[in-house]
Amino acid sequence: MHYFLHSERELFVIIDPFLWSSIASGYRLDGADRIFSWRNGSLTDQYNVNVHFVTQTVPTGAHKALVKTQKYHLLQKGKGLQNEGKTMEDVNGYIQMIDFSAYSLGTTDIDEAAVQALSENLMHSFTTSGFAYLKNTGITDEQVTSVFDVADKFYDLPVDVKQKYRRNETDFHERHGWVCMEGENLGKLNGLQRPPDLKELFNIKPPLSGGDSWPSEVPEFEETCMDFFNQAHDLAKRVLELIARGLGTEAAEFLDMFKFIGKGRNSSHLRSIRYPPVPETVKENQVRCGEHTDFGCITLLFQDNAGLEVAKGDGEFVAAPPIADTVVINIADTLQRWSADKLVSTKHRVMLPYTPETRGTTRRCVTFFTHPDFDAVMKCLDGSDKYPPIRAEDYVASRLRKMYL
Ligand SMILES: O=C(O)CCC(=O)C(=O)O
Ligand SMILES: [Fe+2]
Repeated sequence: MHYFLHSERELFVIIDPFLWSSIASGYRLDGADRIFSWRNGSLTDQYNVNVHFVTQTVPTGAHKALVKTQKYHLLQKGKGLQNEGKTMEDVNGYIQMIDFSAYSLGTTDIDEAAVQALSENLMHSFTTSGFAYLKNTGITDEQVTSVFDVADKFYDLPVDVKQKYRRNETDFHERHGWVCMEGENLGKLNGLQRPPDLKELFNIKPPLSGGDSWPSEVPEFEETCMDFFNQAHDLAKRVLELIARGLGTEAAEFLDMFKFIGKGRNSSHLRSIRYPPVPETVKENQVRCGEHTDFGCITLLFQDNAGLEVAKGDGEFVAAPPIADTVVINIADTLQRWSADKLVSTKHRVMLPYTPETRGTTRRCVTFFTHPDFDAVMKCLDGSDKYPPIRAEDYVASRLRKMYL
């Protein structure tokens, strides 16, 4: 359920068919001291209906949650959209969709003014919500789905086979490999008392070292994942270059701090995550992925099903739904610190699905966590001494120790 304020007197409601029927029967629609636009099920079916929610008739817990969200967003009245009519569109009242065509993968014919505008749009998003959707990046849903599919083949193997590919958790340099259900607790990173996350995952971190290997039971796994790793890497580099431009930093020098991605002394990795249908019994406070900030520089995120939620400054979370042929991108802690807090690393999470119907669904996700080289020394990019210089490897080690030890 996603709301965003479209103008002074209009609210967009993006709503799935299940909730549509619940609302239609649970609320009296008695048009209108406010005007709402309804989007039913997808971003393309739009209904314009004049309604007035009569909140007192709400019958169930699920509906109550809905009303609470609605009331909250109504309080935002008057803020309106920023950057309307530019190459950014509002997705949910908080996160913007940015058209990346000017610098999409493979683009060689560079329109300087368009690239500058793109950099400014990215800076707008990364200095406010810390999140953006990008469209026209050059990465297609077909490519994303091929990663989901090989990952599924792996996850569907018997546990004792998957054990052979288990990530070595004794050394943070060893990120490659499988992590079983409930094998990670991202909420703990933020000091939350939550049971471990209800997900399994596979990290891909070339070049493989030590006891790392590719699952031979899924022969196409390596090639599919490495093709995608390379695509995501290229896109991340383009975004980093535009960020350097936006920060007024020499792009070549900045990118030189990322030269070992996929080659060695660097933590960047691709991660496939699968959240299975919610089991019959779950532990108290258990979720799919606890509230956390990422700890690299930027994260690229591709998703097939709802669930991702992003924190707003006031403690509320807003849904960041899957949108076809887009990538979600967010700033992570290393870059917040490096930019002396100009770019913001924002908390996000994946709760258990809220309705009985959606609890039976699987969510698949692929992320690309982009880190600077271990030996890069991060000095505040604005020339200030807000934070003392630190080697990227030392910074990541301090964060990972909290998570795994
Ligand atoms: O499934 C998701 O969207 C959350 C993944 C995530 O935030 C992470 O692994 O850092
Ligand atoms: Fe994350």
